[in-house]
Amino acid sequence: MYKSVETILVDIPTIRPHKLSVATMQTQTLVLVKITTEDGFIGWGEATTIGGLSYGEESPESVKANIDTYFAPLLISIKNLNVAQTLKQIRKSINGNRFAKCAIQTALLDIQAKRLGVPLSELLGGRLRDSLPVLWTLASGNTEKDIAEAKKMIELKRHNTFKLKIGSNPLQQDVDHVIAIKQALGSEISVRVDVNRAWSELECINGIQQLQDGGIDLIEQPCAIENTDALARLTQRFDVAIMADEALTGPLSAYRLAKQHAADVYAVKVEQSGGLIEACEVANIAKLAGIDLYGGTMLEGPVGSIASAHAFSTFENLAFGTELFGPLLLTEEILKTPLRYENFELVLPTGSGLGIEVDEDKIEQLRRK
Ligand code: MUC
Ligand code: MG
Repeated sequence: MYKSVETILVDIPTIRPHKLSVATMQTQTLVLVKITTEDGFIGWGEATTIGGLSYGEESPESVKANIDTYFAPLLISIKNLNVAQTLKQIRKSINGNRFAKCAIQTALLDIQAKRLGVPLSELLGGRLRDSLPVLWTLASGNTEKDIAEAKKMIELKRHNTFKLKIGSNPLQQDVDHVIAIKQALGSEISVRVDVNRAWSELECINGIQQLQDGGIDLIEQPCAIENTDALARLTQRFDVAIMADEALTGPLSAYRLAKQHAADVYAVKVEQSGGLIEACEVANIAKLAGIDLYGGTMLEGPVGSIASAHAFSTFENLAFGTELFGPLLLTEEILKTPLRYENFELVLPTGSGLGIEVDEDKIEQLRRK
């Protein structure tokens, strides 16, 4: 069965500071998981978070410690269980730890898909598209720099939809910054905001009204994670689409938010969901509740981003596209062949498993010593 489970921390500087309301990132830490089977298959998975513990409940260091201490011995002790039974055993033995569970599940599904000789997406119901639209996040913190960056992306045919990270400055300053960018880019270009839960409900009412009037078409997680009542009230109050991001922590939260109709759109993230299978469950709950979908990111590197792409490629409705640009924010490449971004989309590989080849020499150079 499973011979070894290795976790590797890789710190990679970002191409520029990436400023969110909760942290400013200068580097991203990838937790890469490599699982090897007795019969010679290798599966890869990845976990990331944003700004240590400032975004979620797991840090790269906690993911590594918990995988090394609890997941790895459990997997190595398992004999004669299929993947579904193995995942059930993990759920039974380990509470929480969604990011770590996602990395492990990704590697197990990578192995299974390679064993069967099919792309990983085929284990999740099958891909409905071969590429996914990808937006770009403008987060330099400077209006003029952001406008220049957006124009360059449009010219390069890399991205034509932009998300702005706001919430760290006084509200009016942030709103003016967003409207100035929207006006500079024009009505054809979709501009969205992610407040990363920085506003009170009163601030939301003030800010969202102005953003709606200014032609912004999506407002992501404007208020506190636990304040889903406020999120529901804002969804009812405004015409502009309101999206749940941090409030979504897997299928149960998706079900609860759907019952309240607390959002128009869900940002589905494989790590926040606790795995690729659970991300598909979140998408199914949204479909049944008439909630639109967006493919979110925890700013994963190429392994986690392509794993997300396999899951998102199975979604029937992806009305708001995806933000799988994480690898483009990094200064180092860890795949032998980089992911293909062209014509504003990320192309899904056709090979078996994740369909990527990890450059292990490069990882050896970059790994945290
Ligand atoms: C988030 O909250 O959506 C996604 C894109 C980005 O720039 O930050 C992440 C996290
Ligand atoms: Mg967000």
